[in-house]
Amino acid sequence: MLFPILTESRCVVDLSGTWDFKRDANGKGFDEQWYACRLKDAQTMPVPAAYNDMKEDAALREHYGWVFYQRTVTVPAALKSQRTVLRMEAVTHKARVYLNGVLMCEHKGGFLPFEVEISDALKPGENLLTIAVDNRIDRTTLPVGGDCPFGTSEPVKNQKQNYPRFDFFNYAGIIRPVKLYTTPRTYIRDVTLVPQVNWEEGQAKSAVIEYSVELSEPSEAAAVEVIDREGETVGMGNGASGRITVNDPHLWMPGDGYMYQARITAGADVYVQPFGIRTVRVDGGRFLINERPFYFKGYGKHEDTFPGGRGFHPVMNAKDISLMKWQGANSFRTSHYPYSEEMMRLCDREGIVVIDEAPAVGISLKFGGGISPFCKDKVTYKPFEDGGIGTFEHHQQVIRELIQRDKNHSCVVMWSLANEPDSNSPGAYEYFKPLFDLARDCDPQKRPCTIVCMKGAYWKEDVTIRLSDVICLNRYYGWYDFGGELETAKEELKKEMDWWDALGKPVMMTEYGADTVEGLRDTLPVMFTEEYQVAYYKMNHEVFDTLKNFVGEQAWNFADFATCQGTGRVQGNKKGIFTRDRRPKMIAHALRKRWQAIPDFGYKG
Ligand code: GCB
Repeated sequence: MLFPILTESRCVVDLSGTWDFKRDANGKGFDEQWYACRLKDAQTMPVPAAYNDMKEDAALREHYGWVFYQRTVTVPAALKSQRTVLRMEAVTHKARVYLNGVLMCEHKGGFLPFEVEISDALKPGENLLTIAVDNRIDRTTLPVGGDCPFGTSEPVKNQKQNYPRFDFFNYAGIIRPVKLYTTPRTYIRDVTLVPQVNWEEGQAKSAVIEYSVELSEPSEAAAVEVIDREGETVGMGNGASGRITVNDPHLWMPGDGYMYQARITAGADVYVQPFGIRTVRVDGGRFLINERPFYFKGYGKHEDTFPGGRGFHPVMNAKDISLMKWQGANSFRTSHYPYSEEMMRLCDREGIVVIDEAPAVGISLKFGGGISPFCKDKVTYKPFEDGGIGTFEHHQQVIRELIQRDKNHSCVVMWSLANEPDSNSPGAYEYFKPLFDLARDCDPQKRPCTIVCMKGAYWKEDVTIRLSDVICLNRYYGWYDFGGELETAKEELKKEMDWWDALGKPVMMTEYGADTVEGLRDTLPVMFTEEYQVAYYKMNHEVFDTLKNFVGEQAWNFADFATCQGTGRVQGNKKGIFTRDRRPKMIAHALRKRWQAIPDFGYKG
């Protein structure tokens, strides 16, 4: 699905702003047809933003069910001659969209865009747009929700509640922009670009861009012009698919986000797709970008700010990338869901390397209920059988939608199909193998694929060993394991990492970290102090630097973030290198020193 842009044939109207809003406290909104006329007793609500922290109202923060957003939309008469589309970039987690009281579309999945043509439904003059939003999560949604409070296995009866099976606050609402855009009646539906590079003695002599353009009228003639950053045309292609040669290409590199533009013309329609020229592949234990061994330095992140929660925040996105560069980082993972399209476009331009993650977190009944150390005997633990996890079909859908959305981004170098699923229990291979096949099939650039795996008792049986191109590990030796005992933690970490290192695949740490309350200081490094966080990372790095096939370190987390309440969370998860409002903790300076000394390429030879 193309990102909506202005061109000489297309118009975009951003419907961001203050909408009417009503919480459906008693679940009567649909019966009473709230979507059919103006909402009674509505509050105001900003769009885009998560609604949870926008009012001083505990019932709204913890709301579990539907809410209704509404606004009027009046379009200039001139637009009526065009095909008109309503596009929602992300509605968390389920949406029903009504125009003038008529259901236009529904969508499941809170972090990927969807759209609907409304040319015929749109009236001259004022139209009433209503978007109903459901934040409920269960064993069939991604991310996965539960019927048990965190850390327990017993469903709570007669009390539906927000029980995420994941460690971030279940922010909800219209979290990214809603846009109305137009195209001519026959139009460009999609564009796929696959750059290949011809190397000569390590230099890029030329590149071939394989392209294909999908048109609403396949008979329409199409042409593609490749334009460099200076505005010069450097290649041309005729027809809906073909190959365009670019001589002496300027490659897209970490830290040098050089982007070309593919300007596509088909009949009356024009669309411009930015793209970079770079290659990615795994070779033995190395991760190659442009044929050079890359070392990931960075973080797992969240889209999380105050008070908009997971709401689109372009200003903070820009600041975050500046902080990454200040720190000598070159990459991050979009833990634990796809981030906004604007952020992906920014990473392209800024040369930030991204591991792009599907919203598949919580595919484990071990985490947050279902099984706990206190009730093993009571539970038959078969996560992938009936009564277990029912996410498979939705998982296929989000992989398709994610790769479709992000396939042309140069910043994306790997797909993460899930975070910490139950990847070492019976049925895991049967669940994940078809998903890896699907992702590999969907991606025209054939990027590496992975699942990010947690430390289970049986990690040696983890399916990631057979399926992932890069072994991505979340390990908390020195925090959840051997917290406060850094020497023992170091020995245990080393033991495990040596085992992974010997497999011969690239291995990286996608999460490691320690909760640290800003300003909590001590002469000795005790847990939760800034000193402990520094000592914790130092210990981990001493181990990482002994490993051969180790291709990167991504700290958990870039910044402190909101979670649901629990004894292990001090007004949220405090493992940030930065605070939630992006002030550096002591560790930020220590990491900066380390990462500035580690080159992007060739660190491990
Ligand atoms: C993990 C999860 C992440 C949590 C983190 C933690 O393994 O992947 O979502 O926030 O641990 O801090 O516990």
